[in-house]
Amino acid sequence: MYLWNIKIVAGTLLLVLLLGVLYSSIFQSHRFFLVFENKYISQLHRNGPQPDFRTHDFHFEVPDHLQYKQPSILQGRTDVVTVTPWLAPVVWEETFDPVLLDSIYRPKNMTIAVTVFAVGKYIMFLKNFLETADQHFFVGYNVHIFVFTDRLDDVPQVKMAVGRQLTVRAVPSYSRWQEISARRMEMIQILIEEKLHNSADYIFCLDVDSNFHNHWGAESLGGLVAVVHPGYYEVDRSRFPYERRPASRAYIAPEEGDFYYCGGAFGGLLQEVHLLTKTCRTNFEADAKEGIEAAWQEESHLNRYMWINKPSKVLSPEYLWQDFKPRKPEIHIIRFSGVIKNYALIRPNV
Ligand code: UD2
Repeated sequence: MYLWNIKIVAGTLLLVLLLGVLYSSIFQSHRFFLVFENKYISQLHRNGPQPDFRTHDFHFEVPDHLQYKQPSILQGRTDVVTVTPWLAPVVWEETFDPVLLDSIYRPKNMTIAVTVFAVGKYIMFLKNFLETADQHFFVGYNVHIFVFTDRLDDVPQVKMAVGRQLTVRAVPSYSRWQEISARRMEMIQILIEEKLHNSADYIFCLDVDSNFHNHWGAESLGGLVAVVHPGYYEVDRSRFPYERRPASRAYIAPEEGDFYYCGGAFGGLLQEVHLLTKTCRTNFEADAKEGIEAAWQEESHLNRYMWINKPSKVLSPEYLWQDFKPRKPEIHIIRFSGVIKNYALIRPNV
């Protein structure tokens, strides 16, 4: 009996010891995991504290019995490519169902921010931009448009639908158009940090000298969103107007690059666009200190950024056409397009 008791005590002790070893090994590996995560986060944010962005759910719930056309994986557009080699969708007309997308995204009650700069004489384009945005851009969603201008008194009164608002921000007027265009990155970065990070979900940064002509909606939402430039989608990459001087931080070699993206339309989740604008601004300023201005200013830096940080959604040239270009057969619809303008008359310098 005495021997039996000793065996029970020894067995219990052994079990406790084993449980202790098991617990401490789980606890330790968990701690290691946390330390690793913290280290990773602090490495990512080494250039200063990051704003506290909204979190997002990517759960696609639709109402039961929603009626829409049966999807197919055999039939669809055959005249264009609808996915990149890194498996990001390329959005063309007839590749999505707007009714289905709205039934997923509208109930999320998101806010889409827009930035548009109208500095100097470019204020003349603002009225049409705003009026056509009201008719075609994210109709039925919360849209908050931020107009940056040096001509506060000339901002037109435009009637906007319920759920849409406009805020005007004063900006300095630079004497060179290149500076006006490029400085947008800095101002968008600051806007996100100061105001938007916790009050909007997605942001699109658009050129003012453009009008909306057709639907632009939830199909364009994505982490990082770029638009393929209408002037270069049929061109070999060695002929893209990337920055070609290795001394610039926007440099891309002739045998590199995916697409040539527009500086006039890009967007995505706030945290993604924050990182993009911050990086492009930093690189633009570092170049300037060394006396270099990239071939197409912030557009060159944006293209460099997108080469390394692939967009998760690519919008076809339907999303930024140019009025002077005849429409091509693959362009079934033009959603947004740059107006014809006389550069000599509207820019502060030539
Ligand atoms: C291209 C890009 C543009 C920008 C530029 C390079 C497209 C369609 N456009 O257009 O986004 O990357 O190359 O710098 O991809 N602005 C003013 N006042 C001025 C000058 C410019 O407000 O005096 C603003 C305005 O919002 C305008 C934008 O900057 O839409 C771009 O300037 P742009 O339209 O003159 O540039 P552009 O046509 O060379």
